[in-house]
Amino acid sequence: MSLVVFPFKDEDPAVAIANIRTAAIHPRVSFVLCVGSSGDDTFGLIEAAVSEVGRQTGVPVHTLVQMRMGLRRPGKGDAMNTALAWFLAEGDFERVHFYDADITTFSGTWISKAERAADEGYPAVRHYFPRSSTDAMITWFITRPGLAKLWPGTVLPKIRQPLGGELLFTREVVQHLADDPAVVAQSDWGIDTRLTLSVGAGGFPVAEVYIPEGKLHKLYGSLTDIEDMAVECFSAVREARGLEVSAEIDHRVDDPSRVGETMRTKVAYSVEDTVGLLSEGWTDVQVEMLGHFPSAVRDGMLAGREDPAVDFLGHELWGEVYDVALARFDSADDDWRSLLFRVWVARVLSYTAREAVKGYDSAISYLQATIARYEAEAQ
Ligand code: GDX
Ligand code: MG
Repeated sequence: MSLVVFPFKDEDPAVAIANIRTAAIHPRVSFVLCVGSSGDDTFGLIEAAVSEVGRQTGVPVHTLVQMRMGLRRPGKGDAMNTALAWFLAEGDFERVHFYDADITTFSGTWISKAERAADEGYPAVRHYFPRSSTDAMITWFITRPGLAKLWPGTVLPKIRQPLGGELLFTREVVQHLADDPAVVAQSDWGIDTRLTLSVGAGGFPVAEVYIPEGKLHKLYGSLTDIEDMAVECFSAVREARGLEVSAEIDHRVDDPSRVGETMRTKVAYSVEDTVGLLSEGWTDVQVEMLGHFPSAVRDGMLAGREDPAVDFLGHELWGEVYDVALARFDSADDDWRSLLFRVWVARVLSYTAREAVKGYDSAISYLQATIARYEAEAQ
């Protein structure tokens, strides 16, 4: 039987409770665990509501306070690692599923699809979703280029959404992850990337199951959230340099269906709100640090402070920026964090101006081709 885990932090209780109930009534699920921080505003509300769900469904539903397990910023990683440790200590579950608590399109089919892939012999199962061409900008410009550059020829560059948080692992994989000090240390947003890397290093077969209705969820609270996420995902990739991953891992991917019209035309972020990030918050140290990058990047970033019509940062130049950051980035240095974030913003805006405007199919093909190019160059 399976355990379902929802890491949560200040979510709309109605959305979280509906998801918890959906999980609890699934025939394969024997326990639902919600892991949060007791200081969060909604912890008490969700804690109060889950026992009722447990009574109604006959499946135990518990809340758990996340332990301080990692070495990075305390966040979602601590919650996921708390759940992995709990799985091993408390029960004889065969499998664990993770789902975000804020999803409004969650259904029992998500659980069934993952269970089916596990029944067919895949000990690690990842859900993947249609995304708009201007969504997943951390995936396309941070995580996937890094996986392509550092682990070419392995399964890692092929994973569709390597920082997705919707996953199934069998007990064997959970044991491997809980025994990996790098996973336990990754208490921040880097956890999803680090789990992908550790599953790869463990050599476990991976299935990616497709969820055509997509993952609709709460929009980002603030751009600070996404700054932390971008930097923490980059750091997770960078700190894993040198990890050995076999080129022979079994990898199955469900065929996606044609992406619906809403997703094909949706703009996932506000260009207007984003351009301001290029002019705000510069320090003299950051201006000096631009000297590490190719001169076209330095000149483009300096010009972008005055003129927000940024389109200078194509895939080749971004590949060079990425290499400089792999060599020099320091996650403890606020200037580095801020600068990396701002150059990433310039890359997102350049891609939007040059490629996303050509339409969905062209933009997605372009993004896929950039990953293939980074991988080919690294081989
Ligand atoms: N316990 C706990 N502690 N839960 C957290 C924390 C934390 O510090 N921070 C976030 N969460 C929960 C949150 O309540 C939600 O259930 C889930 O983790 C994801 O957080 P959310 O704010 O919804 O993040 P977002 O931007 O939707 O990103 C998620 O999707 C990304 C992706 O699939 O692209 C998140 O799971 C990322 O890790 C994932 O990479
Ligand atoms: Mg979310």
